[in-house]
Amino acid sequence: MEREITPIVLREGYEFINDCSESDVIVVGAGPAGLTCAYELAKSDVDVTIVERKLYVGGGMTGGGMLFPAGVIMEETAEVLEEVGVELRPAEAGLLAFNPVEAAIKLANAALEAGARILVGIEVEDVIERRGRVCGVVVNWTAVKAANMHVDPLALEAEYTVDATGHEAAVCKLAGIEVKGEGPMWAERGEELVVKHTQEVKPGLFVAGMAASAVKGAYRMGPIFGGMLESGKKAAEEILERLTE
Ligand code: 48H
Ligand code: FE2
Repeated sequence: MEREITPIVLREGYEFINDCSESDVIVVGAGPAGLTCAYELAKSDVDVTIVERKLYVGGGMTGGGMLFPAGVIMEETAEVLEEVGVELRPAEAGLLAFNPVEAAIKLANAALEAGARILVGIEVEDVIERRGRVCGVVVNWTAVKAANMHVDPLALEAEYTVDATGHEAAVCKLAGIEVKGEGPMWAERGEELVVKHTQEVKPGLFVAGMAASAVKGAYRMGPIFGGMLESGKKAAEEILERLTE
């Protein structure tokens, strides 16, 4: 049977990655912002590829607050979690509590069901840029990067790229955007600002989630995640507008 397993994996894996080589939108990072962005785009029949360097989805949300398996969300920002079937438990001050592993899995599943592709174990190490416009990303295996081997990368093209890499704002840095780094904690204000700062930072490149806060030096908010979801949704809506212009 080994004789069959190998060609099946190579053929299927090749076809999958080949399909990812040209997308309408590439979302870098499978945290709450990236997953929501991809879900919203895929629901509108946009061809989306998520590139995630780890082997799991959910990004920083999966770790809850200081590894306690709980996340918090404001009622008015919980729409997406509700839509994908995450159990939300009413708590103090109009906040809802949820299980972050459940939220990560259900958001990722919703994105997949809507038609998004998720590549894991692949890291974005550069952007493709033509005449000042970001036209996709340059990728390599995370394991190759970790081993510090010089192996030349491959490129994945897209009309729009979304930096949803969290605190690092890794794609913005690669594209030459100044990244101030997130500011101190102020949960309420941080939740508002992350949405406000979600925008196109360079032709073809949007920033969403904690990366948007990091670019602008906005407040951090701790383990409250509604701003990330709203930010991912806003990026998707703006990209949709551009794609249908
Ligand atoms: C491929 C990459 C690369 C790369 C990183 O950190 P995330 O969860 O980001 P968001 O913005 O969806 O959510 C932020 C939230 O988790 C958080 O940290 C909050 C609310 N903090 C508040 C506070 O006070 O600290 O997900 C980013 C994902 C991760 O899975 C990374 O592995 C991935 O992006 N990633 N993937 N290529 N170069 N860099
Ligand atoms: Fe964080």
